[in-house]
Amino acid sequence: MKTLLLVDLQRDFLPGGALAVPDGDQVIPYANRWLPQYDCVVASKDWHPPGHASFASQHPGHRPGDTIRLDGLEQLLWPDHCVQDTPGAEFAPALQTEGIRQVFLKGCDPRIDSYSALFDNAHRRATGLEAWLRQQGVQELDVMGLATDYCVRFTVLDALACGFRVRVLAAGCRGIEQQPGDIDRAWQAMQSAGAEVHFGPAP
Ligand code: VGL
Ligand code: ZN
Repeated sequence: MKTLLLVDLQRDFLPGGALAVPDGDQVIPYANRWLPQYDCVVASKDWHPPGHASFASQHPGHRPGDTIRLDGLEQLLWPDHCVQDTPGAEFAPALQTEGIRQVFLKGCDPRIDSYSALFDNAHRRATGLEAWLRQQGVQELDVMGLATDYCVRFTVLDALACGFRVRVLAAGCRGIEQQPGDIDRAWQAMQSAGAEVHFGPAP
């Protein structure tokens, strides 16, 4: 079953949003064009409770971009973003969402971040995506979305570790590049872990 995973195509990651990914809006037309070509389309949403521990606003004296230790894990701090049931957490307005079969929420635990759409950053809790895909008999997954160097990267690495064959649709991804080279390193990490990167205009 040809399956597409849309990672975090939410308002806050678009230009003008709280955690804007440069040119993030440019991937939406690709999603709309590709969606009908798949038997199964699923999506993840970054879905933080208010006051999530990954928000710099919760750590007096810190600013977005600072790194702290949070319950033993390194945590990069972000502006408040994708707060549950707020407009910023909604899907990109231009995204054709009717074809999305199932949405998986991540980052819901107030104390731990979740870049991956499968597990939180400490691999303590699953989002249900892996189990759902297995139940559907899915073995191969195409992935696109935001951001290349965070949620796409960690989603792809987890999916590979779970044994799925993963193809990343590069035209449908944009990165944050918090540090110069982050996006390049993300592509390298995904490829060396076994992901196939598809650079063409269509899957
Ligand atoms: C993301 C940073 C914080 C992402 C989510 O979707 O890539 N990045 N939360
Ligand atoms: Zn987040």
